[in-house]
Amino acid sequence: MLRPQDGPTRERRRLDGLWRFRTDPTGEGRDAGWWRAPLAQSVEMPVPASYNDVLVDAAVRDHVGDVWYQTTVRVPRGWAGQRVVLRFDAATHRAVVWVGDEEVVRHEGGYTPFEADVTAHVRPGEEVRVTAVVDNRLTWESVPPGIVSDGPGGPRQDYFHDFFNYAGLHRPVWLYSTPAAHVSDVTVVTGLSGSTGTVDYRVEAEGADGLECRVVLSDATGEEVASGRGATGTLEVPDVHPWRPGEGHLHDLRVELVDGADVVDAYVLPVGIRTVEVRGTEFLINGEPFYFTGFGKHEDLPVRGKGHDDVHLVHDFALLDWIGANSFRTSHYPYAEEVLEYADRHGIVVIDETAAVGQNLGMIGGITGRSYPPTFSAEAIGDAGREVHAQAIRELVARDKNHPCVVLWSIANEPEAHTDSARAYFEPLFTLTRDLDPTRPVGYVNQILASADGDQLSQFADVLMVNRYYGWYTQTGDLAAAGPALLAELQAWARHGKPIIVTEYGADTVAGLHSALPQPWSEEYQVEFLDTYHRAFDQVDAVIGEHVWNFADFATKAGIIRVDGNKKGVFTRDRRPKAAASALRRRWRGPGPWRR
Ligand code: BDP
Repeated sequence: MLRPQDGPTRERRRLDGLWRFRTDPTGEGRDAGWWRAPLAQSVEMPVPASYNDVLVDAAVRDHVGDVWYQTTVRVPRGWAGQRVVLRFDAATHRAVVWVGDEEVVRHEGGYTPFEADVTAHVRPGEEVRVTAVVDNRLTWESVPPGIVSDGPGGPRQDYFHDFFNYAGLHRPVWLYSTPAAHVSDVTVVTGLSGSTGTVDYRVEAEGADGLECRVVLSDATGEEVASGRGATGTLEVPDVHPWRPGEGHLHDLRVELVDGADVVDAYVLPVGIRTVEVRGTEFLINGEPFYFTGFGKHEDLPVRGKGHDDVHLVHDFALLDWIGANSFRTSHYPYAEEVLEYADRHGIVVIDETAAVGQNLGMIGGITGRSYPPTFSAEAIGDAGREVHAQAIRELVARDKNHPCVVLWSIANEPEAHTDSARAYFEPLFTLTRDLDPTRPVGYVNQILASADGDQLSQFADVLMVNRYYGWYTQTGDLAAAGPALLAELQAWARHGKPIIVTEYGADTVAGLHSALPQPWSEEYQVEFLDTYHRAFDQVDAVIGEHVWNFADFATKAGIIRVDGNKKGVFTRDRRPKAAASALRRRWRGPGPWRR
C-alpha cells in the first residue's frame, strides 16, 4: 500500500490534532449510532497518541473495549474532480470508520494502515464528520492474542506479553487526493551485478485503461540514470551507488501514467539498490558479511505511549548512531512507516516483525501458575487466529516490501515451537511469507524452551533468532554459570548451519543503582551481563548479530516482576544512558572481534 504523498497530481492533508474522544465502557455506541452526530460527553484527545496516559484517569488508562474518536475536516476546494481517500496509518487494535453517516472501512490489526475511497461521501469545499470506533480488546482471534473476562469492575483484559497494551490512533490520519486514474501500487526488487545495479519494477494502476506507464529513475542529485516504459520492466544502472548499511543512498523512481504529453498521475518511490542473501552461516548485504549490532526496541514514550512523534524518532536514531548500533528489530509489531523511511535514508538495518507475540501458553502458564489450553488448538489460537496472523503478514509485506532497510522478516516473537501443533500452525505462514516476498530471508524469534534439538520451526527459517536470559531468568546473579550455559547452547544452535542473531539478551537495571559486587538490578551487573554474553558470541562464528533487550525502559502491564515497567533498557524511558551504554559504545564503535 502506497504512502500518501504530495506531488503535481496528488495532495494530502494530515488530520492530526485534538479530536473529540470518549470511552464506551458499556459498548452502547455502536447500537446507538454515535457516529451520526457530534460525539456527546466527549473530551479532547490528541492524535496521534495512545489515549491511555494522556488523561489522568484510571478508567481511561485501563479501559477495555471501544473508544470513540471524532473530528471534522474541510475537504480542500481544489480537490473537485479528484478521488479522495481517508487513510489511518494505524488504529490499535481494530476500528470501524464512518464519514458522515456512512461506514467507509473496518480493519483488524493495530499496526498496519488502512484506507477508504471516500469520494462519494465528501464534497470539496465542505466539511465532513469523521468518526472512528477503536477497540483495544485482545482475544484468541487477534494478533497479539489475549483473553477478556468479566471482572467485578467490568471487563478484564489478560494478555501474554509484558509491554503495556497501549491503544488508540497511534499514527497520523490523512485525507488525500489522487486523480481517478491513479497508480495504486509499485513493487521494486533490486539487484547488483558487479558495478551494475538493477531495479525490477511492477506498477499497478486503477482506472488507467488507455494510459501509458512511464518510469524514470534518478540519483540523489536528481539526474536521470535509467528509464522505462510499460507497467513492468527492469532498469539497469551502470556504476551504481548502492544502498548499504551506514549509508542510506537512495534513488527516486518516478512512476507516471501518461496520456500523450499529459501526466495524469505521478508517484515517486525512494529506492535503495541493494541485495540480501543468506549463505551458510553468513548474512550478506551486497555480497558482504553483515554483523547486526543494536537493539530490540519498542514504540514507547511517557504520556504519548505508542503515539508516533518525529522528535523522538530523530532522537532515538541519534542515540543509535552515538552508541554504534547499525540495526534494530521492530519488536513486537510493525513500527510507524516514518521509522522505516528514516532508516532507509540513514542506512540503518531493520528486522521487521509482525505483532504475533505471546503465542506460548505453556511458557506463560509456567510463569503465572495458571493453566491454559494448548496454544495452537481450537480452544485457543485456532484457524481463525491463524488467518488473522496470515493477514497481518500480508499487510506487513504489502506495506514494507520496498524498504531497503528491511532485510529480514520476523513472523513471530517467542511462540511455542516444540510441538507438532506449532509446526502445523507455522509451516504455512513461512510459506506464505516467502510467496509474498521471495527476496528476503524469513525467520521467527525463539525462546529458551525451544532447544536446538527440540525446536520444530527453525527448519523453516533462513536465520535463527534467539532470545536468551541466562544470568537473569535462570542462573540469576550467577554470570560464572550463565556464560558457559549460553556458550554451550549457541554451539548447539550453530550445528544447524544457519546464521544466528541473538535478538534479545538483557538484565533489568535500575538507573542509579550501583553495586561494587555486580548484583542484579545494578548498573554494574548490566555491564558485566552484556560482557559475559559478548565473550560467548565472539567464540561462535555462526553468531552474526547481537540485539540487546532493550533499547530503552518501557511501560508494562501491572505485575510482580516489574517495578514501574521493564527496566532492561540501556537507556531509561526518557533516554538517559545507563553505564551499559558507554560499554556498548566501546564495543560497537571499536575494532571489535565481532567485525570478522
Ligand atoms: C522476552 C520477550 C520480551 C520481554 C522480555 C523480558 O520477548 O518481550 O520484554 O522477555 O522479560 O521473553 O524482559
